Amino acid sequence: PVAPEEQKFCLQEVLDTFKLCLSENKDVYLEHYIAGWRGLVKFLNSLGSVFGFISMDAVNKLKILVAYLEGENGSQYVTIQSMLKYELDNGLVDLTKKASNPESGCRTLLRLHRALRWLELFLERLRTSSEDSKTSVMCAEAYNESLAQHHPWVIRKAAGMAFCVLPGRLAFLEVMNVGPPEKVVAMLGEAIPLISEVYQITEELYAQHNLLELP
Ligand code: 1PZ
Repeated sequence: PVAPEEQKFCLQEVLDTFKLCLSENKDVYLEHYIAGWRGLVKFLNSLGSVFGFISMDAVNKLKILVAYLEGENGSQYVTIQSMLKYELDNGLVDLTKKASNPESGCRTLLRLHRALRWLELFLERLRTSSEDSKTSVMCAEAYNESLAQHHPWVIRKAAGMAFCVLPGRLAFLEVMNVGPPEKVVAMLGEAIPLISEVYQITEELYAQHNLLELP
């Protein structure tokens, strides 16, 4: 069994891992990207079992990436940049429709990358929200502006139902384990630009290689 302190989510920890993500020349380390995501999954799980179908998909995708990173060609997967180059150079990416490489690192990471945009939009709303703001509304707005565009109707429907049972703003801020609301808001102000930078760098990289619509 996992020790409780290992399961407890803490925003500081996520902030720290996203700080480690960028190398000096702005490459994104896959190891820390995955670690950041693990923290987010922990957070999602602490919100209740309704979110299980969401965290399960994220966990599956993290597992795929970890397998590459720890596999025999792991040295090619150190950064997102090197992963892209390696998989493209070796014809390991299904570019237009699913075929022999339905679970490439590139397409798998793209799903998480899109979700990171949702996170950025949602956290920014949370940071600037007033006491009577509804998390379900902030969450749905952020989702509609980002991830929803990539999801079929049934997933959008299920996500919409999950948003309705999100805890209220104060409870939500408490789960972040930072302290009083003002402190959480301050830490969000630190975390969001980091997440945003990692997102932007990945987005530009995928755009340059025309990979934003990978099946
Ligand atoms: C705090 C509330 C959490 C709300 C999270 C908002 C996102 C809702 C997403 C619903 C996803 C449902 C499950 C599966 C979706 C997959 O079909 C897609 C596409 O993958 P493919 O089918 O092509 O392999 N998966 C995704 O889009 C990745 C979704 C990851 C969601 C991670 C949420 C992170 C939450 C962090 C919490 C702070």
